[in-house]
Amino acid sequence: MSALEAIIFDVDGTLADTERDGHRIAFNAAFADAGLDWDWSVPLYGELLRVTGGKERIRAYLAEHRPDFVLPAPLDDFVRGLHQRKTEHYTEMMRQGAIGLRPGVLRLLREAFDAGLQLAIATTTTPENVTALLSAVQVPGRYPELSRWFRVIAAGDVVPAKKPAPDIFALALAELGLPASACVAVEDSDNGVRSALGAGLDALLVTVSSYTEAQDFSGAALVADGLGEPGAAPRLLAGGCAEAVAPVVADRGLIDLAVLRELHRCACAGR
Ligand code: XBP
Ligand code: MG
Repeated sequence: MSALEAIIFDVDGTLADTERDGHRIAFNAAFADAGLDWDWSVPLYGELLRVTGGKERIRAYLAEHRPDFVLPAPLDDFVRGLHQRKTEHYTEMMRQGAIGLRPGVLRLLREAFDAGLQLAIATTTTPENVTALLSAVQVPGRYPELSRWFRVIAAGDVVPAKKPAPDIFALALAELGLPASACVAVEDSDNGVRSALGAGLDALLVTVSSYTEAQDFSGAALVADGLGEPGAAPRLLAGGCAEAVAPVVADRGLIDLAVLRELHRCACAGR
């Protein structure tokens, strides 16, 4: 069995709960800037999230909700312009610290970084969004800026197909130069789970987020409601390795590197 060498993180919903109060707000602001009366409410955005990728989401909305909309420019240009404005709004919000990391994320990242594990990102979102989110995090102590902790940041349009296709996780693995069996992946959504499993990442932890709680995470090694923090243990919800890791989680009181090592051992046994 391979040793654990890297952790590959999804971003939206996993590192930070960015969809409802970050991306959604930025889309609506871009629509208003363009003089459009579109308003993506919290429930509507939840439905639209089944389509990964902001540009793809705008196209799906047009097709399903605005079939009579007369395009002011060729579709590609129109969507690209709207999405670019959305990215400007989103990165500005992140720079101002609108949304922080989820509880336990910085703790786990620091533990993994200090232990010499490789860190990577595999996300559908635009690369600038990742940098803006990570750059706004102040890490106490003598550490480089958070975005520089990640040896690989695989993000956005760099692959032919977005999640649930496995391409972005496959790219992260290729850039790490590691087999899937040497990694743990952390996700929050059903599309992300299918993507990671498709790339062979069996040691898959799901930390459900506000929009994804009710989704199907079949095939994940562990599903929890978060990483937990000292004094606030996570709830384990499901997963093929939930039984194996439960005693370690109970002992540690949260999900830390010891738990991920056990998860990796359980999920990759025999590989
Ligand atoms: C989530 C996504 C992204 C974001 C919006 O990515 O599907 O499309 O919602 O970002 P992940 P963009 O969970 O893989 O991090 O508008 O830049 O696409
Ligand atoms: Mg996600």
